[in-house]
Amino acid sequence: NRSTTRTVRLLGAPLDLGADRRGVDIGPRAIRYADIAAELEAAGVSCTDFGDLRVPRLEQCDAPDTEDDAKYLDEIAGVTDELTTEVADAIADGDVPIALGGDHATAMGTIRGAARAADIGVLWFDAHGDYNTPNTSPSGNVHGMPLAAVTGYGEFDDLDWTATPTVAPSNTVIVGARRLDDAERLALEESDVTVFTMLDIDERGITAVVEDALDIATDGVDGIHVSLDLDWLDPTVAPGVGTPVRGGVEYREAHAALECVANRDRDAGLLRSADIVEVNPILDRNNRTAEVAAELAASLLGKQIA
Ligand code: 6HN
Ligand code: MN
Ligand code: MN
Ligand code: MN
Repeated sequence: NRSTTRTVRLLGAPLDLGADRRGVDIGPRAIRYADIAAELEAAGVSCTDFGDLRVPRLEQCDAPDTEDDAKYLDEIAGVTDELTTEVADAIADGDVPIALGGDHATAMGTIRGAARAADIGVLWFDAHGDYNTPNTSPSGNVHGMPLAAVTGYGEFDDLDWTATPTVAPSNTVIVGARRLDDAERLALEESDVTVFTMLDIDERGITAVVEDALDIATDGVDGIHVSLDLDWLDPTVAPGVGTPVRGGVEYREAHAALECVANRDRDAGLLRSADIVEVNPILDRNNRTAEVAAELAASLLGKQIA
């Protein structure tokens, strides 16, 4: 049991080079305007904000050629290398870093930073698997590849660190998947990554699925990283995302899921880091998706409802 107050360290990652739809780079600011700091303080943690990482503007990068199989990978590698260091520093200082994306390529930095200090498992809440590689990706968008990269699957030319797994596939769990590309689905089947689909959630209920996911992710490791893609939620709840997929989790299910994680964390002190990604204010309505993101962060950090 924890007795001292924890500090969340917010790290803005206004990264939009991994996705096609413009606007996700404004995500960190929108989540701050939704007052994530106040939400977290209401959850009983203190909160510091280290501002935004520097991200090259897309207009200043060389345009990828049409058959580029991993667009802007070099630039993304530069940004996520810096994020790796920031996350590792935060953990070394005893804080819980939360990266505010930005597109989901952000997770290549947060997870690598978290894995520096200890062996971790990963809970990946997403409509998608993000398990494409430069060879399988139908889009060339790197935000569809971070989970493959961190589990050491596939070939990412210049990214030396992908040659070995940053996290064990057997401690990696996707929750809420409902749109996998064909090659991605096959690769996941052959992997030791666990995939819980929306059907699993429908059949068994969100809390049973998340308890199983926690058992798998925490088996034999010291902590977990939580990666929260807002397109995990149904687009009626979180419309401000670049790749919406109908049939996602409801507001209540999302909170219940993160409360399960928080309850386990309260007992065992598992949560090392998180990222909250894919909030796109340009596609949003009245900042609703950023507000949901801020509220979910509070549930993850153990906000008491009663
Ligand atoms: N995300 N599977 C598609 C692709 O382009 O690889 C979509 C990826 C979406 C990524 O939402 O973080
Ligand atoms: Mn994603
Ligand atoms: Mn997604
Ligand atoms: Mn499998």
